[in-house]
Amino acid sequence: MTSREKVEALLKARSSRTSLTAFTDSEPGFSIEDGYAIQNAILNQAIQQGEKLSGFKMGLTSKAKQKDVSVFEPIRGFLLQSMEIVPNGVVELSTRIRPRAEPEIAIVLKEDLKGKNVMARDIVARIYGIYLACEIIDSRYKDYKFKLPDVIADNTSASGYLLGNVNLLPYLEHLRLMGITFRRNGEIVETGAPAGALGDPIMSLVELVRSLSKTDEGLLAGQVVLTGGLTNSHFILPRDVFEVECAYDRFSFSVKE
Ligand code: 0L1
Ligand code: MG
Repeated sequence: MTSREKVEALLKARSSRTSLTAFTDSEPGFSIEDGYAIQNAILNQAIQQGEKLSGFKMGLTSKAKQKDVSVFEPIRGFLLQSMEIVPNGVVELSTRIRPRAEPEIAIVLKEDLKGKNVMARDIVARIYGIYLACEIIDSRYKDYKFKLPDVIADNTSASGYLLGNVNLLPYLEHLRLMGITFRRNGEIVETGAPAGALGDPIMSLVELVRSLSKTDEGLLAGQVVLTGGLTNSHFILPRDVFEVECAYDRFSFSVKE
C-alpha cells in the first residue's frame, strides 16, 4: 500500500466506522517515521478542509495504558478544534467505531515554546492553565490491535476531548499527587493521579516539545496539550454517564448512540 492509500484507508475507516488491520501485519518494514508522515498527511488534509489545529496530545504515557496495548513508548498526536466537546456535554457514538475514555491533565501555555533542550522549568514559567480533562480515543484498527508505527499513523487513536473549567495552576505544587476519580454511572471505575503521566504531566510536555523540535516545530501559546491518560481507558456505551473529578473540579459527559 502506498502512503496515500494508507491515509485514505484510515480516513475511510473513520467515516465508514469499519476498522482496519494494522499496516505492520502485512508490511513489517512500516516504520515510526512512516507513521508520523501519515499522521502529518492526515493533519494537512484536515487543515486544507477548513479544520483548525487546537493542540497536541501525548499518548501511552502511563504504565497501565502501555501494558493494555502492548506498546511501551510514549507517542504524540494532534488535536483539532472540532474534537473538543464541552464539559458536561454529549459524546456521540454514531461517528465513532469503539470509543474509550481516559482521564487526563491538559496544559495550555501563555507563550510559544520550542527547542530540543527544553526543561521542565521552561514549561513551568510559561503555563497559562492546567485543566482536568478526559480524552475520547477510538482506534481505527480492529480490536485496538496495532504496533507503534500503526498507532502513530492513526493519530494515536485521537477522537475527542473535554476540558474542565477550573484553572488548576494555583495548585501546581500538588498536581502530581492530586487524586483523580473516574466514575461510570456513579461507580468508580478508576482512581489515579497526574503522576501517572510519565511521573509528572510537565515532563510529558517536555517530551512533546522536544519531539516537535525534531521537525523544527513547537508549541504555540493557547494550544491545548493532553498530557496522557492517567489510568487505563474504558469503553463507553450508550446512555453511560462518566464523571472525572479532582479536589478542585469535576465534570461529566453522557454518551449517546
Ligand atoms: O491517548 C492515548 O494514550 C492513546 C494512545 C493509543 C493507544 C490506544 O488506542 O489505546
Ligand atoms: Mg490519551
